[in-house]
Amino acid sequence: TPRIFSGIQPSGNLTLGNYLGALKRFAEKQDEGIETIYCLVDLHAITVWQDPEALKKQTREAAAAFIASGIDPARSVLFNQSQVSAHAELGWLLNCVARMGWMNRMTQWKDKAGKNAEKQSLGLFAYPSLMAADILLYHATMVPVGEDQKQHVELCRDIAAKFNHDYGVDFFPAPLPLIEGVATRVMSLRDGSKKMSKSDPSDASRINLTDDADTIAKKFRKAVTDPEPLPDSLEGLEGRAEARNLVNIYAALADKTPAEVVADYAGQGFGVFKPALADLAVSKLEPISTEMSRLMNDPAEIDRILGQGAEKADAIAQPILQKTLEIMGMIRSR
Ligand code: AQP
Repeated sequence: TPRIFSGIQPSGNLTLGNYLGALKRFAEKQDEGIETIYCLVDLHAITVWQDPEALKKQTREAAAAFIASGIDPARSVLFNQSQVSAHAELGWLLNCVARMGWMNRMTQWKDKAGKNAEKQSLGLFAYPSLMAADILLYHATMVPVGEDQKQHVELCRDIAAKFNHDYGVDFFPAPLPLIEGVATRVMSLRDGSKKMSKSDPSDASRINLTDDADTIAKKFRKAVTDPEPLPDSLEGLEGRAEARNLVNIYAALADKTPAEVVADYAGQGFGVFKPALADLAVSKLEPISTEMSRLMNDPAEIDRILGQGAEKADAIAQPILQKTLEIMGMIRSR
């Protein structure tokens, strides 16, 4: 039976990239009636330094973003990873299955560690193995993610296959990455070759879900583009990464195809297109940020929702963890 698992790190302000690449699609999957399990991966967030008080706030804010984006805690399982200890336990077991060489080849590790690998936490290196545990713990079959996470889901498939092979079982199903839509890789507003990221030092490079209408309009107005008007077909956007990015964002927000957007604005300059994009973004994001602030007024209620979600997650995860331990030869006598 199909089961979806995905997560987001509560490591700072969520961006328009997280919304279009993840949250919006998470809600759509839930509404299609598929079983959906969504996790705020706080154990992943601490692979880089997180101030403890800030981490709590960011986790509640991310939970609020999920709910405000249409994820209904009654229909989806919504929880924070550290409240279900099976994640850390299976993560360890899979650390002993995964190979160092596999981790070394991860482009995100290479990007984040750079020339400073010696100074990174061991957790940052092992992050993809914990991510595999997150997914396999629920025997999830599909993982909706942005383009940047494709390699990690493929690694998860390799880890599942090696486990099954080493222990001679057919236990972990190989999950499929679901990379759909036109916003699988939203790019920085300052540099069309970099993805929009919550950890980019430049706030102008991204739209935060908590930005107000004026800030959103200003960031789009200042977004880097070329001086040419919009072409009359998609081919005319080749080699124009920044323009293509804004068209993709417009299309994803409007639930249109990029070709339709280009047809609507053919021959228009960015002086026309950017304000239209800003208006569209505000109309879609303002209800979300308003709902997020309303939810943030009652942190105890958010914690209660996460606690209930953790109980539901634990009920699925524990039997799978116990079975894994048994397969690996660990005595289970209580
Ligand atoms: N720019 C993006 N376009 C489309 N999808 C994106 N995602 C992230 N950025 C974009 C998707 O959002 C989900 C959650 O990502 P994450 O928080 O676990 O971490 P990340 O992929 O490392 O995202 P960030 O925003 O770049 O965080 P930092 O800066 O902390 O590393 C994933 O499905 C991801 O694909």
